[in-house]
Amino acid sequence: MSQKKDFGPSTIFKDMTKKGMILSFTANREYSLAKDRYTATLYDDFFATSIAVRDRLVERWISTQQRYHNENRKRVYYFSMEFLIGRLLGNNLMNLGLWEATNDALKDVGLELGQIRDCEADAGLGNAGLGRLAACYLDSMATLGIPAHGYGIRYEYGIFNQKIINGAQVEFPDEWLSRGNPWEFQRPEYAVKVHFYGRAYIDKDDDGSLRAHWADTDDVVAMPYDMPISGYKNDVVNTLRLWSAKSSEEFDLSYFNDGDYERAVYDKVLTENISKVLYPNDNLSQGRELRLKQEYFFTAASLADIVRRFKMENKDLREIPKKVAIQLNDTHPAIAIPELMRILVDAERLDWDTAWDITVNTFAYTNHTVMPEAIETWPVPMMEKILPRHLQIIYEINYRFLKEVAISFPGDNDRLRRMSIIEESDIKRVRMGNLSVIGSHSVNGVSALHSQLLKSNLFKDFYEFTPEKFTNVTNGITQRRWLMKANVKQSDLITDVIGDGWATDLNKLELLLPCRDDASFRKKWSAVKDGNKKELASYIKKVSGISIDHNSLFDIQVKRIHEYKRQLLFAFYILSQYLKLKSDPKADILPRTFILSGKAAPGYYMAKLIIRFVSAVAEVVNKDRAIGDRLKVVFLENYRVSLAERIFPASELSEQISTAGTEASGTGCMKFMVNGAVTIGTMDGANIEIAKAVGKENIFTFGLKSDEIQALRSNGYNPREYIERSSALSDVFRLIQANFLSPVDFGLFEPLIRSLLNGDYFFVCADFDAYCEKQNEVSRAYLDRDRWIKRSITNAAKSGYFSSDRAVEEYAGDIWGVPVKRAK
Ligand code: F58
Repeated sequence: MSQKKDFGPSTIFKDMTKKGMILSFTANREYSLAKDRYTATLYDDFFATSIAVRDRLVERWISTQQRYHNENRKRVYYFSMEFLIGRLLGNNLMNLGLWEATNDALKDVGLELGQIRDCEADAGLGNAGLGRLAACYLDSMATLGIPAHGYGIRYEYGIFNQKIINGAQVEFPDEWLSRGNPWEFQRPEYAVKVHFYGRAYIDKDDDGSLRAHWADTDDVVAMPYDMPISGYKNDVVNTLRLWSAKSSEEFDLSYFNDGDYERAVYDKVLTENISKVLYPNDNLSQGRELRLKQEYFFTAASLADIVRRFKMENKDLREIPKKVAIQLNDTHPAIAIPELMRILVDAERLDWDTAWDITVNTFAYTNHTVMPEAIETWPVPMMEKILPRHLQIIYEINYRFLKEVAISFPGDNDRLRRMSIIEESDIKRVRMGNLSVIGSHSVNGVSALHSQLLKSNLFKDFYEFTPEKFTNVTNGITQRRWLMKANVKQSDLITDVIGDGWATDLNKLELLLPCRDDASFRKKWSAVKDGNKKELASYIKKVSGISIDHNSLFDIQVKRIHEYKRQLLFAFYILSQYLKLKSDPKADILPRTFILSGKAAPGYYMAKLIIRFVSAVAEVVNKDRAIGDRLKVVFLENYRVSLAERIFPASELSEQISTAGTEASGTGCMKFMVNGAVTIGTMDGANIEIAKAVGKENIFTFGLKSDEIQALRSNGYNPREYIERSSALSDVFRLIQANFLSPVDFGLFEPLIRSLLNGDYFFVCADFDAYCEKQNEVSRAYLDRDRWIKRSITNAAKSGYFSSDRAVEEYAGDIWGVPVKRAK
């Protein structure tokens, strides 16, 4: 074959001016979409704009990847079942510095960038914090120039769309790909075969040595789709590679030949189900067979891809840990540990100890929860059926590991039982948490408290055995999406005063601190917030019909609906305020608008009932003419990244009220903070670190601490005592029990009441009075406008630590061995 010639990089997409964008836009509309200005829909215009932007990413993408290859750089691989990305157009425009040129170009052709951006479907390939964290980290890794690749699943249906119908959540499928995705490239040349089922056996090789085999498997093709991940104004473009399942044969020919055409097609469809849909649970492991298949599907494909790339650039497999770091985003990809062992031992013929050394030094594991029901375990029979060879490998890992533990703790059989990868229940189970700790060189929690709890509770035995593995990396969020893009007004004000260095070094926001004493700055700061509140108010009016007073305090709780996050505590407080006004219509209360948003897992009965409860509270409060604008309750449906971007800029009070010891970190709290909201919260997760950063006069903390919760739980907690003691809480209970909120649906909320009376697992009753007292303090504090604005500025100014750039730098230096040198 003749040598391919290099004509140098193409220049047509280099033009970053308005003129260049107009040319690209019209060319794309014509040649990629075969449309003109008469026939193009708004969606076509969005597509044409996106391709014009994408063209400018592609050059940078190719040269970034070429550079990594030429320099044989150590790569970081972020393995995650979830990437909750949201929209990309605005983000890419911002990162490329193309915003203005595109805005102007579109104006010239009679279009409006805002409208165009609103056409984009959110890439909702995740549930909640864990998935959004992965997306923030991709952003930071690219911005820091780290040679990183995200690996995950290209779900055909992302997180469901939520509608609130008659006060209740109804789920609708998220067909995010139905109109095409301008940001992805299919890469059939890198497709990989992934095996399932079959049988594992050992026989002798030609040279007489023993060799394990996995045969008679059912195979699925993993088809990669690449998405470019741009860094902020640094010409770096990394890759997010998402796998889609394709049947390995077009049709099963045996059925086909037997004339059973339908069956042949049916089997093909079944195979392709693997990447069909994201499991919609947060903090719950359901243990479904299809989920295990998803986990293995994407980790096996990703490892094959990584080994292929490694071999292109290196010779000696023992060098893998020098060139490859794999971060496991929770245990979901932990089956990668035995899979890498299988590759190294069975396929590459390394001895066990060498392979194990490579494996442990390659993997690192992040834990995101201590909630027992979220810790993954798989029934041994299920694993044996789907991944027979992996089960053997897991047994071998376990056997060797427990032998070592036994040497350190002779005779301590209880400890061995607890540390075993295999749980000896009726039906034995594989504990993915234990496997992750054993197979990784680093284990981290996501906030200081959470990492401490891992060491003292969940992984106590492991901490005692290998303390050096345990570390903390407090979560972070990207200021580029959550401040620069979401809150343009506040960003511009900040940049006017301190310059734009904060975009890549959020600590620079501290330069705002002296501005607290500048009355004219405070006025501007306050005006920005007011403007944002008005915008949100008109959005709320548009989507829900509810009018709200934009002068009221915007008091907001947005996150997944879960008992431990205690939306119920918030709702009870709202009811108590309502009751106060009902008993004394002239009561001097601070006008507030309570805004809630969040999805409930479709199978989580209590969470769905909480949504109905909040809707019922909203119905009563909003319709009560005597209350007027003093209290309003809004439940915004379909919480997602793009909606979150509208909410945070308008926020004033951030509700972070989980039971202490349950929220591993929380990242919403950080998005509020950077947008100048003040937190009311428990001493849980990252709240503790926020409190430390801003000082106690700039945050409202309340409630039982984590150790107090533990003590109360073990000494016996009786919620009824707390209800009796609190007249406000008793009133709330009476109101609900009298069916005031469910006049046509008697007893609807009985299960909520019963769960609180009979145990109140998340200590709603125990914390209620302290919470109300703190809320009163907030109300008083809000009236002192100057002081409040200073608090708001302080929160934003002190949010530097909570940038995902800081978090990623910690991972890079302490865990991945790719330290980042940044000009400070
Ligand atoms: C969240 N976990 C934590 N899990 O709850 C939150 O405190 C933390 O800030 C965040 O991770 C990032 O570290 C979470 O979002 C899930 O959604 C899993 C999805 C798959 C099933 C198990 C839960």
